[in-house]
Amino acid sequence: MVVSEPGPKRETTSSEPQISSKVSEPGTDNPGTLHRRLLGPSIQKSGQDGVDQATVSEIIYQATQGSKYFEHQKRKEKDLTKKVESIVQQAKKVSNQDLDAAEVRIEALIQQYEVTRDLTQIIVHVDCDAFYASVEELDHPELKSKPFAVGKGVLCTCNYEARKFGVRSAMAEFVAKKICPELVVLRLNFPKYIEKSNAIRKILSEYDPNHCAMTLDEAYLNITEYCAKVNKDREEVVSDMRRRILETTGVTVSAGIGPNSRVAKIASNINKPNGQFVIANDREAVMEFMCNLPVRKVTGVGYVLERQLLALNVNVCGDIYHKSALLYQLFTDTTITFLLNCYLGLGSTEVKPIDQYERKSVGCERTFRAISDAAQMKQKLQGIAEDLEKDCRRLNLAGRKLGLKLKKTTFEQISRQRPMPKPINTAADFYRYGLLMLEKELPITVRLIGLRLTDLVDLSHEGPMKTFLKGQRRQNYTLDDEPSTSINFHAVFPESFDGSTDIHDDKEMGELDMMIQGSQEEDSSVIDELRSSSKATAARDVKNAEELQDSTVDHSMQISERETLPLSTDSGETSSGVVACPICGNQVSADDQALNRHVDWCLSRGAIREAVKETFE
Ligand code: TTP
Ligand code: MG
Repeated sequence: MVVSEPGPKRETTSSEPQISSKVSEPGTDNPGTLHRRLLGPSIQKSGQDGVDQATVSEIIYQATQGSKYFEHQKRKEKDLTKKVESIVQQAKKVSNQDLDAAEVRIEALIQQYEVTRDLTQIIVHVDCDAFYASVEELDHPELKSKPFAVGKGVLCTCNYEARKFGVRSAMAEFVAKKICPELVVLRLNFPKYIEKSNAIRKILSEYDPNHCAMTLDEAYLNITEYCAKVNKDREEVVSDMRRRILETTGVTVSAGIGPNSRVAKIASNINKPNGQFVIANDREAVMEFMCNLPVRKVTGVGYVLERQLLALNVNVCGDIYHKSALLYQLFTDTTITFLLNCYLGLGSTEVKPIDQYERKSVGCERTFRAISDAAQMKQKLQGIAEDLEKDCRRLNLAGRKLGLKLKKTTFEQISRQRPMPKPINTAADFYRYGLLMLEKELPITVRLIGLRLTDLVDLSHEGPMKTFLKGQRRQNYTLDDEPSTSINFHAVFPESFDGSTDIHDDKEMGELDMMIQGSQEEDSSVIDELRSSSKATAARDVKNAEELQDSTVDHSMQISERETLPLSTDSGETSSGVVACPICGNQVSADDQALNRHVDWCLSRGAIREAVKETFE
């Protein structure tokens, strides 16, 4: 079977990879890339085609220069540049013999992945256009033709008028106003967005009762059955669905249609706003679509991986194939699996409600004013261990690996992990093993401590864990000294506060998204076997723990009391049809939809508070 087309043949001789030759920036060792980093992940957002990004990045550079945030970004960029240089050096050392050996393995891998290709399903990804802004526009029609944004301190989103100036999600409000002085900024009103989201989901349910609502404004559907039932073409069905959503809710949505979730997600962004794009259920069509797609457009490729790929002359997904032998020698098994699946345009065809996805980890962390005192840290750790035990008990699980996360006042993050002698689920064990890791880092000044349990064991013997929602959706967005159990879940707005959804930038974020789009993990064992004789795996670990983590905000902004989350974190089901919200601990209806709504709301509030708070410190 020929699986390597379209595009030129793979390179099997070592060519000189080059780092992008941009102008050097004074004061940094980064060749012009700090400006790009400062643009943030929302640079990928639609509606910015005519924007002069060089000017925008210069404004951000000047406005943030000297701040803690800026220094942190500068440091990270310097580290990343070193890492990129190192991978380029390692690439130069890969021999033609190694490349020949890798080529054989790559071909075998591709054939194995090809077998998994399913072209029988019609998957749709829908995403509302400028969601919060669109909802606000219904109440403020006078703003329709004016640039406006929604947020506080940090912008959550803006309308397409504002995007023409270079304003976008996750931008600090004061920076956005420098870029677009006439920008109107409205405050957030989550109940309105939740209500609208529910109305949209109700319509989606008619097309796929098992659709997967990822966030308030985004969902995956499988419309195969629906199309057969009404005997209509997929494009017509999606077009009808979008029209109905607009008529019922006043909000425009865009959609991507394709044979799997990965390509559907990419496609939904192509004709934004208020458009749809279809990729035929045909191998050639999918391959062609992926071939010229810039790597950064793929969910899972964030800034860090993009920089490394560009340095190796991998610009579009088609290049993944041309350079696959080299990439095989430089990247981890998981990354190679991921990249090859991207090149092939393979992805998941299974769409199910979000609470049916299996949990991968459970964690708990606390943010507080900076502390250096070991006794105080131990006290925090004890509290975190107790919270984690509560969650483990509620979810009926234990774990074989424990991770410790520390965040320093300099924004630097430290992550340590150790395997446990047996699956653990008690506070005593969490504390004991957590302390062993913590003590190795002393002396240290931290503002966040977290524990995370992975390699989970389901103690309920109920098969796949169906308790995803109850606790799973807690996020890392915390109040001062408030514990929050977090999950490996792509949150309502991952980009603004937790970096891009790059598995290599922040493994936790986006895992569910990646799972829904197509599993990255299960196939890597195949490579392990194939690779057993291969020795040149120079840059095995290209993972960067933290990416574009922080947002700049207007220091004058205050967060209102209304947005303060209750501090209670006790959670657990009660007998009266209510459960405790896994984030705020308040009692809410146990009905999945109602809980979902409430959790989305809590997550959003927490995230915004966190971003604002970080900058005050
Ligand atoms: P998105 O779908 O990413 O953005 P959007 O709907 O505003 O715009 P687009 O037309 O490009 O889809 O996110 C949905 C909502 O989530 C958005 O309206 C506000 C919120 N959000 C944030 O709060 N912060 C962020 O960084 C992003 C990206 C979104
Ligand atoms: Mg959207």
